[in-house]
Amino acid sequence: MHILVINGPNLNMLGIREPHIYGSGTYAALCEHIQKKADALGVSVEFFQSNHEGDLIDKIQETYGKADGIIINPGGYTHTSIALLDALKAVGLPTVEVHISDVDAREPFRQISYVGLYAEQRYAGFGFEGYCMALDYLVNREQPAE
Ligand code: DHK
Repeated sequence: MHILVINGPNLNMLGIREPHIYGSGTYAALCEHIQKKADALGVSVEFFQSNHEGDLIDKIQETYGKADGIIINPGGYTHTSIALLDALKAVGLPTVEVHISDVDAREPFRQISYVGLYAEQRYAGFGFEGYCMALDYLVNREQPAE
């Protein structure tokens, strides 16, 4: 099983940006944390981070036929990007939306998620652990009947 883990804008600033909201761990530490979980599950993971909407869309499109699932934290694009939603729908892979913070307990504009209109599952407010929960979900989800 091969899973693409996508992080959107400003997640490269983890450890520096608003640590009271996003914690003190860096993006590199996040990837290490997910990698350990993936190794324990025997799953291969690929990491991609970009601050650019088009690059995120290109990466999702490239995944077509090459991965078994997507874990995505679209950062601020969660709340604005119909184009990211369309890319995920086009590729049609099982997708889990993750947010480090509890977006539902924050500003009202963070409670809108376009990607969430496609994602099968969402984990928000569990810090780095949310990505591991997403991996567990993708590994254990029921396969659709043939
Ligand atoms: C990360 C961001 O960059 C914000 O724009 C989202 C999300 C929340 C997170 O909690 O991981 O609103």
